Amino acid sequence: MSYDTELLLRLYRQMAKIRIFEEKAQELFLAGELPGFVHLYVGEEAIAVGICENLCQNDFITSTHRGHGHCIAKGADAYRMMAELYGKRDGYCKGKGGSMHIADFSIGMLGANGVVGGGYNLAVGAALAGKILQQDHIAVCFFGDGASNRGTFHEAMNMAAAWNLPVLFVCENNQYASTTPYRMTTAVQDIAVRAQGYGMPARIVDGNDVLEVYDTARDLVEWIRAGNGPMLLECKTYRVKGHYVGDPELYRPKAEVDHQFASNDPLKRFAQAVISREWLTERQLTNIMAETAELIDQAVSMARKADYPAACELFTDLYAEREVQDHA
Ligand SMILES: Cc1ncc(C[n+]2csc(CCOP(=O)(O)OP(=O)(O)O)c2C)c(N)n1
Repeated sequence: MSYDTELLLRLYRQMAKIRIFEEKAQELFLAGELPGFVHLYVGEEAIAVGICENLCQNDFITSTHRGHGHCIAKGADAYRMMAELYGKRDGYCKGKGGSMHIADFSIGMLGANGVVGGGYNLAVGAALAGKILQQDHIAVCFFGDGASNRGTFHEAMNMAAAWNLPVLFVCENNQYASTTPYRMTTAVQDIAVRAQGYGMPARIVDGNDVLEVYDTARDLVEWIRAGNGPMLLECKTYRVKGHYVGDPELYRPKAEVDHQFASNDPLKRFAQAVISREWLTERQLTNIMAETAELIDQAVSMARKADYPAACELFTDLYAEREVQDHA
């Protein structure tokens, strides 16, 4: 199988953007420049990118507390994201939300979510709205292996299947939920088997292989768009960073993490695959890395200089203003 060169370049550019944004966020947080909490998506880039490359701007996604990668993959602006991390007025939520609350409705990004398992019902709601309004969008719900043990998972899966809604549930099984290994909390080997309980088809992919994720997601998205109802895709991956930046990671051996990062980094694997097949050159990839690093550096220096929201705006934007129509 061969791929369009533009697609391959885009896949790498998007993964590089997530990786460099994240490494910068880690550095800035450890230097004390960013308030709040930061959860990194490093090592899981292939999932968000492989899926979102198959979506249109008007498709919706819901995200998690580890949401920077989903935002970038769906097309969010790196400067506005960085400004949000800094708590600045130019940020996506005018600096009032921080890392875990980045949303951009104009690109269908319904929000990162500090509530584990909080995205399922938003995705099902977005899909239901599309069906009622006869719009052709689909909704993609990203969630973790830990989140799959919440009740909301089962309610959402059941409703989406019973009402034949256009939802792709994407489990990012990175094998840890905070400090707890997957095998200690979950009775089944694969989250994918749970789909069967709701009459829903499911697939499992190597979540660190962006081409495998991309190819599989293309088929599933097409199937869902054709009106066949929801699907579950389980992406097997590994959380190489701590649960949050600053996590002492006492619950797992460092050698396990080092081994995973050395042998299973999605960017390195992609680079090896495309260079050895002569689809792209090393120089093309190096150039993308350099351009992306410059873009993120610019975002940081602009965010540093940006203003904080004014103190008098503390209580604005708490509720969305809109008129209520009387249907009586
Ligand atoms: C409802 C709820 N319960 C607990 C938490 C605390 N918490 C934050 S992240 C997390 C683990 C989530 O694990 P997983 O869904 O596997 O995602 P990962 O962090 O591995 O990406 C927990 C328990 C929370 N934020 N919300």
